[in-house]
Amino acid sequence: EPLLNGKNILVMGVANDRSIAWAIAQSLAGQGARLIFTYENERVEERVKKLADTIPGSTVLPCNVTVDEEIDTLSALVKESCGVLHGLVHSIAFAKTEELEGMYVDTSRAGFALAHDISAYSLVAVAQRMHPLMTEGGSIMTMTYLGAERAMKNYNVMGVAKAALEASVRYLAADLGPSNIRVNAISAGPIRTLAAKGISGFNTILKQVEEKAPLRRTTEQAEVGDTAMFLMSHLSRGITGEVIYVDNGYNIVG
Ligand code: 0WD
Repeated sequence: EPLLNGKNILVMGVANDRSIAWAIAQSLAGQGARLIFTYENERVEERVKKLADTIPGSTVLPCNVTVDEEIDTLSALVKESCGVLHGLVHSIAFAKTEELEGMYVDTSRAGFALAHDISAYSLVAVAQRMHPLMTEGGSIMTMTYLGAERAMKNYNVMGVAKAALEASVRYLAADLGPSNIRVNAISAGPIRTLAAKGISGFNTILKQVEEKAPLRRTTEQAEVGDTAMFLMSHLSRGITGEVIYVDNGYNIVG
């Protein structure tokens, strides 16, 4: 029997067919999950709806995570459409491109706040409103990067926001564990997506991974998708508060 039969999972962060969230959706759908997608704004609405159309039984709803009222509305609509929620995939981040080059020391107050709001606080804001729908237990996951632990060239304020996100994963796991809700992060190796376009010197990073990672190749979206599927399934029932690397081993040598 498919691992996610009868599970309702909210997938946040599909922007296009290269998005990590889209690969995660493919892996979840492959195991019988019923998916609810959210999109940030009208700019991506049609694209997300077109993609969702290829997954029978899925739903599409708007949600800009910087607006509390939009998350309130989302949780009401999710409750109305499926009653019980089993999983939440958070695959959202943002920083201004000018903060993703040059020196971290030059980060502006507004740029710091915005990166943290969208990339770290949004997980808390969404978990806050979705955990009451996880009445049968649940699994929440987010996406992080090695730049949370190491000072990596150009990643700058996003690295600091990812550090906050990873700490948030631990605090949320501690809070929600008694309700049988698990919270984890996947730390993915660099993948060429829309978000990656904003990081200068990205090609050099990919080349370094090919040369140094134990598996001598860069990370593919589908590798992250399959690990996300594991985290959403009962196979990972003993894992919470963790950061799992899907990076072809780069973090152990880089
Ligand atoms: O190398 C990579 N691509 C890695 C990405 C390595 C390790 C981690 N990650 C993380 C990212 O930091 C992010 O948290 O994975 C997550 C997904 O990123 P992605 O799939 O690489 O990038 P993308 O396809 O651009 O999806 C991120 C999306 C946004 O896309 P754009 O590029 O249009 O900003 O996050 C969404 C949006 O769809 N997003 C928002 N959603 C709701 N409300 C908001 C917002 N305010 N802001 C951004």
